[in-house]
Amino acid sequence: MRLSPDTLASLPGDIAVPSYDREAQAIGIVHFGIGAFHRAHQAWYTDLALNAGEQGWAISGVSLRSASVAEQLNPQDGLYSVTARGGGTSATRIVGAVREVLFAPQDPEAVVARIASPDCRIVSFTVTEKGYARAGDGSLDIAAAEHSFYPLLAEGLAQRKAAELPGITLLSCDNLAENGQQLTRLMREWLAAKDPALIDWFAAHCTCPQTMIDRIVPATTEEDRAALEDKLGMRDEGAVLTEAFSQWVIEDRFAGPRPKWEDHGAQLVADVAPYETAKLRMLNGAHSMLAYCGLERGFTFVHEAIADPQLQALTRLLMIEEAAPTIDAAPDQDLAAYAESLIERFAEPAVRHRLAQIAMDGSQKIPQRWLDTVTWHNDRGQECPAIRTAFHAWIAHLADGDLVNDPQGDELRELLGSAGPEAVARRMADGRFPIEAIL
Ligand code: CS2
Repeated sequence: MRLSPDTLASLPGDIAVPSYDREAQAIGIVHFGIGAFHRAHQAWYTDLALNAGEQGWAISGVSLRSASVAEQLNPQDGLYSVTARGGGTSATRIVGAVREVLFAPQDPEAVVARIASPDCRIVSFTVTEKGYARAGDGSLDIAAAEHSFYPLLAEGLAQRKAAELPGITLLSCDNLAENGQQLTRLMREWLAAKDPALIDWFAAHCTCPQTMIDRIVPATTEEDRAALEDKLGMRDEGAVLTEAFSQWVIEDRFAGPRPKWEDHGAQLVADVAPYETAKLRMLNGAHSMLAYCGLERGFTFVHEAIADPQLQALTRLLMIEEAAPTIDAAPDQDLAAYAESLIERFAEPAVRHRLAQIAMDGSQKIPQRWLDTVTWHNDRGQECPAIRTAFHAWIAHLADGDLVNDPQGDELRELLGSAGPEAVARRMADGRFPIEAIL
């Protein structure tokens, strides 16, 4: 038996299911990058809003690079389970917010039509750091952008303009510094190159609020799916497993209507920057450090690495002495308490978060996770020994090669082989960061 609208009634009684009429929901959100993270985070909040009686916020998920999520979810009519684990407990809920998954290379017109539909009010993104197609200096790499969301989004917006429909909100939910501002700038660069006539309309009718998104969502394994099958009494190919914790801080600057996500735990604020900076430099900065230093020491999971006394001390050093002083905290932020809560989250053994997953795409992650912190200290004549250790572990990871999974991996490995670590540091710094501070 497989999870689907027809089998929902056969689930065990302790599994919560959607309480709303799924068929009756218009598609108000188009989401690019419908991986496990979106399904355990934004789609989960949206499902809570639909359960509370809101209307018109079903999600059309779009995959840009692989048909696998479409193959997992479409036969289940978009249904999947979210299992939150931690503190010795585990709770599973069926999320109904996703109505379809489109594989963009196969059906680009369908994606454009969803964006151009009067029902659509929000286009959101979890396309990872590399999905924004930025060149080394941060500008848009037009050739790479051709294969990302830009052409589809621009065409959808052009059709909205032609039909005199309202603009939409573009919501980046990726771990980039100032994700909303970056998306605005990159989209303008795309339009300047491809459709300059749309720039003014885009500026006047669309907004790109800044967001901080946080939930640790390890990639689902075959073992997870099999264990869940025992619990559900049926197969769920789209299952996601996550931690109990979840946070979403959103700049309150929407072009049109939105779900009341704040009724379900999201924080709508005027300025996201202090939360986003703390999250990127402390949580993600420590994560990347644990990934490279942990793999070097033979660990597989985050909870194993953080249990190592030396790595735990290094994590505290990075978060408390190096990252925290660079953050201009909001009045309700206690960074010392935040650091301790992060260590607790990393230590949760039920989450089983693989270091290799975090180690991916280092070239895309390191600038906002480590180098901004290093620059702040360097300007004040101070050092960052934990980040330096982490940087050297990343270099060793590159040199080792076995686990490198990075769009610039081959290039950086070649550079490392021919010109050494300093050349790699210089490439990463790209004139914007002080390399002597990390070598
Ligand atoms: C991780 C993040 O894979 C990674 O690089 O650091 O995915 C992290 O788990 C999330 O940002 C937590 O919100």
